[in-house]
Formats: sequence, structure tokens, C-alpha cells
Amino acid sequence: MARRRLTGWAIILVAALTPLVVVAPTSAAPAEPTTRPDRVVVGAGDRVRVAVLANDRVRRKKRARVRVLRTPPRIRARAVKHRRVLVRVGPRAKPGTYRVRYRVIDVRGRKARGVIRVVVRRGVRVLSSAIDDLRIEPEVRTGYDRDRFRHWIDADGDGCNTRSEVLIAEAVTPVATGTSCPITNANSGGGSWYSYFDGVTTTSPTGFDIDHLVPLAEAWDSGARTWTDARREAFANDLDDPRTLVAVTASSNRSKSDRDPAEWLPPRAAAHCRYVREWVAVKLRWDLSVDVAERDTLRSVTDGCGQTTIRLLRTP
Ligand SMILES: [Ca+2]
Ligand SMILES: [Ca+2]
Repeated sequence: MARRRLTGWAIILVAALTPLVVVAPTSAAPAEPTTRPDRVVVGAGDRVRVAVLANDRVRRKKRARVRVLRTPPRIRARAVKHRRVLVRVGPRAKPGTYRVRYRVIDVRGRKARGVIRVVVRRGVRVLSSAIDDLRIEPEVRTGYDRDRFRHWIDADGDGCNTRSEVLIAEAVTPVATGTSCPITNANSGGGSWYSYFDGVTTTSPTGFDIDHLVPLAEAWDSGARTWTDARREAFANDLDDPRTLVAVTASSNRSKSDRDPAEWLPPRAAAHCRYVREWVAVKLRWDLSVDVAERDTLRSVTDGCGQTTIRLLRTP
């Protein structure tokens, strides 16, 4: 008890000797609400959610309100949850830049105005809208045979087959050009290649496969079984869209086999967004369907990819 009383006296003594310090109020008024300069790239018919409140120091910002003030013709916009504006681009919107004006009101009633610049481009689709465009159909493997897709042809007769053409196109270090095809399994032509599935670089093409991003069997299941032989050949040797065929390590190609994204994704997590973008682009290009599990995986990966678009390059 005596010890506790002594401690009490010590505290009073220290307090008395401590000079009075004037502390500036730390609870300064929270910063004004700030909107962020936003620019989104979209295609006609797209929907995109845009976060509009940049200042995360606005108190209890969860209750800040957003109100859309004005939208240009062919663009619709409204405030949605989590201080976002849902922008819907009309299917007939022409390429160009449109401005959506809005206002943010924080819990103290203070206001800030902002603008979303909506850049409409031809042949572009927001990835989430592109996934919604995919037809859902049950997949049928009946009758599949890899030989039903004639592949590794030399369509332009220059002595390089499709496999070599892809290696030449994708070489990180360009291959030496010559009169005959410089790429064979024994001769790399001086090129080097990067496999984005697993982050491996090589100067030897023997360790690399040319992957049909949408595997031949998956293409068969999701629509190619009804195609002509000529269309299947065009798909299997597609050099007009660099996403259909991709040079990757043989080990990653073989671990993938004929699986779709619900069953297999590249071992490198940083590659998932690119993989899904390209998968969706190839399926749309060739008018192939998806199954439900595949569509769900495409959506869930896309949720982690931010605002992202794909270029549409449909077959004639
Ligand atoms: Ca050729
Ligand atoms: Ca599938």
C-alpha cells in the first residue's frame, strides 16, 4: 500500500514539472471529398463500373453519396453501390470520347464534381461484357479425333509450317531470316522465346510446343464438331489472330492437355488475366460456346483483373 502511494506522488511531481505543451488539434477537419480523374476504354454495348471517390480520408466514406448529373446521348450512367458509377454504352454509340458528369456528397454535405471520360473504340469489348456474350451450351466429345483438325500446314507455301511461323512471330530475340525456313528443332535461327504460362525463356525451340490456346478437343466439344474440315483446318492453323496459337514450354502445354480454364490455369498466377482475356477472345472469334463451370471461372478470374478490355477479331 505504501509503495502504491509513493508511485502516486511521483506521478504528481512529474506532471507538475512538465512544461505545458500546447498540442495542435489532431482531429483536423477531414479532407474535402475528391473525385478522381477517370478514363475508361469501352466498346459499343459495354457496361462498366467506375469507382469515383479518390479521397479515402473522407470520414465514413461508405455513406458518401454519388449522383450522376449529365450524360451524353447513347451513354447511360447511374450511381451504384460502393461509390461507383455504372456506365452503359449504347449498342450504336460511335467511336469517340464521351463525358459523364457526376457529383459526390460526403457525410458533412460537402460536394465535389467529377467527370468520367468514356472512350468508345471500335472492335473493343470490356472483358466482363465479352464473357456475357459467350453462348452457354453443353459440350459433346462424341466423334472427336485429333486428325479431324489438319494442322501444321504451310498455308503460304514458303517452306515454314504453322509451328515455325508461330515461333518466328513470337521470338523475343528475332530469328535470322533466310530463303528457307530457319526454324527446325535442330536450328533455332538465333531466336529466343518466352513462355508466359510459366515464365520460362529458352533459345532452343525443341523444349517449346505450339499450344492451341483453346485445345482442339475443347473446340470440338464447343462447336467445331459441326464445322467443315476446311474450317477446322483454318482454326488449327490460325495465324491471323496471335492469340489462337501460342509458343509455350512443352511441359506446361502437356500439363494443360485439353482442359479448359475451369480445370486448368497457367502455373504462373500473374498470367491468369492474360490467359482468360485471350481464351475469351479466341472463343468469340471462332463462335465457340462455353460450359457453365468454364464461364464461372472466367468471371471469377476477371474479377481480379481490374478494368480490362479485349480486342475482337472475328473470323470472316
Ligand atoms: Ca508458311
Ligand atoms: Ca469447356
